[in-house]
Amino acid sequence: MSEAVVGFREQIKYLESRGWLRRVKREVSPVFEISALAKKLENGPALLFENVKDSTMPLVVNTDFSRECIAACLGVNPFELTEKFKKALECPVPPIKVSDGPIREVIKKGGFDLTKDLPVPVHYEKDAGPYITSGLVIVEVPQRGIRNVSYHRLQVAGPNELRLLIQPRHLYQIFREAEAEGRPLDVAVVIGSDTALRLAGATWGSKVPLGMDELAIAGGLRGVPYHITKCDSVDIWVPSDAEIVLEGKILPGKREKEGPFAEFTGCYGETWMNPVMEVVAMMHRREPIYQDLLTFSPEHHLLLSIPYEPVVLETVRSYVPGVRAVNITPGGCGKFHVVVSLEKQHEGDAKDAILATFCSVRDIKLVIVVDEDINPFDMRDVEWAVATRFQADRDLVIIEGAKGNELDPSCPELALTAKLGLDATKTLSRRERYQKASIPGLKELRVQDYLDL
Ligand SMILES: Cc1cc2nc3c(=O)[nH]c(=O)nc-3n(C[C@H](O)[C@H](O)[C@H](O)COP(=O)(O)O)c2cc1C
Ligand SMILES: [Mn+2]
Repeated sequence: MSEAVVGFREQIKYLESRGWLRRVKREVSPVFEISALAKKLENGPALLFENVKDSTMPLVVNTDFSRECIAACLGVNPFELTEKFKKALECPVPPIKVSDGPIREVIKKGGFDLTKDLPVPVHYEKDAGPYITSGLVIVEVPQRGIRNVSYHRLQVAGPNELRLLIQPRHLYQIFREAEAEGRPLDVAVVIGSDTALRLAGATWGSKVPLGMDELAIAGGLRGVPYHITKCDSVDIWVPSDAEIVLEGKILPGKREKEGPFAEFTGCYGETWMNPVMEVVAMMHRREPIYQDLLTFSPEHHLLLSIPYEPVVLETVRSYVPGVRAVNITPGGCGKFHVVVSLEKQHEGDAKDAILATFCSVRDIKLVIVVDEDINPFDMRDVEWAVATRFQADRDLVIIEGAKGNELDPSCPELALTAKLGLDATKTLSRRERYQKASIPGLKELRVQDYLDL
């Protein structure tokens, strides 16, 4: 295991040194042009746009474009990722408070204009306008002296106004408590963070209760504590080497139209009446780099799936021994579809694994269980298992009318979904019937001994 990459700027250097980041020197428009190139190259490399029209800030996108790249930035190989995440949850590394840092190099308490000062792209055709997509929202967890970190889509609605979607998780709970007391909620939006913080910001579920400092989870992931410094105008502590921080308050009792916006599903999330953040100050480093994220891209789906995988794995394993790995697939929008790799010990294990998977994270609506000789990350192999080991009358599980995700357009009613399980494992009593055909000497054979390559 090697060392994790520590810090956003170090990550840019690291990606570039591996050929995983390319610079775009020609001028690009933030309206659709950045998102179109990011889409074309969504499987990598990451892109650093040096010349964004009407802006002095460079913009980087696709920094977490593949599982391999994310794993490398955390100093492990892709198969060690889930284990790495579990360890970070078990052994978080709390942040260290410092009085200063590069983030304080430029502080603006007024006279800023979010619609002009940041190169915020418009990503998809029907998006309501420019959206900050890689902003990590940090709030203090009341009475605990620790921080909650989460991603939220942030519509730039005016010079000092952001509108945000807050689905019912921790930030929602904290905001609603403040709102019930008529209190504005202090928040900071951090733009420009390394992979560990980005993954920690997307972490939730039964293994991450409110009361765990998500900056400490990020510290555990990279093995080096974050240095945090106090914001200028609100009582929130942020990474001292962040690129840009927007400080402000989510206002109680106020809702404005937010959306539509292309979501992780690849469809538009609707226009809803959503909370409003008033931005009161902005800090940034000298020559800051703006970080963007294209929704419905591998980067987006991996940030959703990787933090869920340890939660699913632990839960399913606690019901069914023999679970080896889980893959929350990119094709399932990084949320909805799971492949479970199982070393089956009893007939019936796979059906139990399906039920346990549904219990682990409520968004999941399709589970495919495969044997240990199938690579759960290779969807061709998974489909082959379905083709040769699955019979619909025997191996199919359907659960009607369960809770789904608010953004799934196929739900007949908001967030009401059917759930589907496929047991694509071998019938134990007929194991030999399913043997994979093999060719002796295949593994050792070197093609270059036969052909000029
Ligand atoms: C790129 C990205 C964008 C997201 N956008 C939103 C969003 O707009 N609203 C929301 O409620 N959750 C969004 N999420 C999910 C939450 O950030 C995530 O579930 C987080 O862990 C919630 O944390 P919390 O429970 O600590 O509040 C997004 C996640 C990612 C990776
Ligand atoms: Mn949380």
